[in-house]
Amino acid sequence: MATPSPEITLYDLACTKGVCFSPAGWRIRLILNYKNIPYSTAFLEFPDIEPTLKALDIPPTTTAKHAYTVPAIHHIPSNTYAMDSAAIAAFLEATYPDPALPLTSALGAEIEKKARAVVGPAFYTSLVPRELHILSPRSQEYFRRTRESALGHPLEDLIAGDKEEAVWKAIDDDARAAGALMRTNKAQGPFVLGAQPSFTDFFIAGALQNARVVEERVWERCVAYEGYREVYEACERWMERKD
Ligand SMILES: N[C@@H](CCC(=O)N[C@@H](CS)C(=O)NCC(=O)O)C(=O)O
Repeated sequence: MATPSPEITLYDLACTKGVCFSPAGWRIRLILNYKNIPYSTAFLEFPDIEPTLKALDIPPTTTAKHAYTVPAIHHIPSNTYAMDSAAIAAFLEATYPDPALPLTSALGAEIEKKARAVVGPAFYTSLVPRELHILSPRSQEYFRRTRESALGHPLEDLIAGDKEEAVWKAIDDDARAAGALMRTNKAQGPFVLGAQPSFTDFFIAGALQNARVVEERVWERCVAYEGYREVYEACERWMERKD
């Protein structure tokens, strides 16, 4: 069967493995794969994100740390651009409603909030210093410079000595509790809302896939908790296409 021509260009973050690795990029790719929307990917190096998206006349974000971020999309049939994973998800849901993907739910919001607060900092600690190893030299230079100026110390200090273990140990109970919430509807199915996926599942699976590409041990550590593994495995069928 002929491949349908792409309706979406997905601007995503480049790495030396040639696959999608950013958590927000994965969130959107999961939607594209789930809805079976024909797309092509433009992988951008860190220093090229702002100039590329600016040249496309995408309005900058005024409330976040970075004015231009990936993922961003171009919807070719309507010549529409969107940036920021939440805005892109809303656009895709409105434009491609079938199969439906619930974008919000009370349970999903609670899980996302807890996961960001609890697992987010541990991911930051373990993954940011190691992300460097899968970036090109140009992206490494940009990433180190921008992240170290925000942190005020070398990236490697995050995982020096026993700091990393201490961070994970401190979140153990809360990480397990967030995983238990993911199993609230286990009688109906493996997803957060039961039988069908919602954006929260893609938020979880995207973060886990990011960990898996950057440092498999961090992914292993997370999927050892109940909840995370079930959601990840249930989403795996929409993670086969990675580029
Ligand atoms: N709120 C954004 C965050 C995305 C984000 O932080 N993207 C990073 C790459 S993972 C980025 O583009 N950073 C731009 C930079 O560092 O200049 C979303 O969910 O889309």
